[in-house]
Amino acid sequence: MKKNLAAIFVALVSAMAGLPPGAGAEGVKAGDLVLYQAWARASAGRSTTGAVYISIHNHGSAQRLLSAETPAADQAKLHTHLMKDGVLRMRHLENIEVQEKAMTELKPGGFHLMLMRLKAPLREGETFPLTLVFDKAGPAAVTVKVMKVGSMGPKGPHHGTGSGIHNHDEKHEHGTGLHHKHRK
Ligand SMILES: [Cu+2]
Repeated sequence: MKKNLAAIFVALVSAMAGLPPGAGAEGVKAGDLVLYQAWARASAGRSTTGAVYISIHNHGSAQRLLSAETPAADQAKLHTHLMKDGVLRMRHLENIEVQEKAMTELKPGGFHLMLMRLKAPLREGETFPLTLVFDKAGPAAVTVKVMKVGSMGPKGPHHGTGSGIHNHDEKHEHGTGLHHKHRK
């Protein structure tokens, strides 16, 4: 019996050690920042671009996300979406402001990291490493989880409850995920 418990304990520890950083609710710490739930959409068709989304909690003063890189693509660019003449357009950004003591969300319809020239199509269920570089927190390595084509992310309305850290806000969602707001 004792032996069994020890075996279970070892199994649990190795299961926990096997969790990729960023996948758990505890997030990845970098200076004053905690990075949660990095994810990307699976590639549709022959698309060679991808988008990565992530939640950045800042417990300190304002800083900036300067750049990102990943072995999964030639380049990762900082982008945002802007409504112009009723059309949603993407725009390249020099940096993304990470506001003081707040959460900055990269999510569909807003800020995102655009992956240019993917080395291989992103497949649902896979993960890949990504490094974010902040002016104060420095570089932070996270693991990006690939979700299905058209996914709205781990805390989106199509994934039910219990999958994210912001479930307290679930009741405020309006169905598309685009209007999801988080106030802490
Ligand atoms: Cu983009």
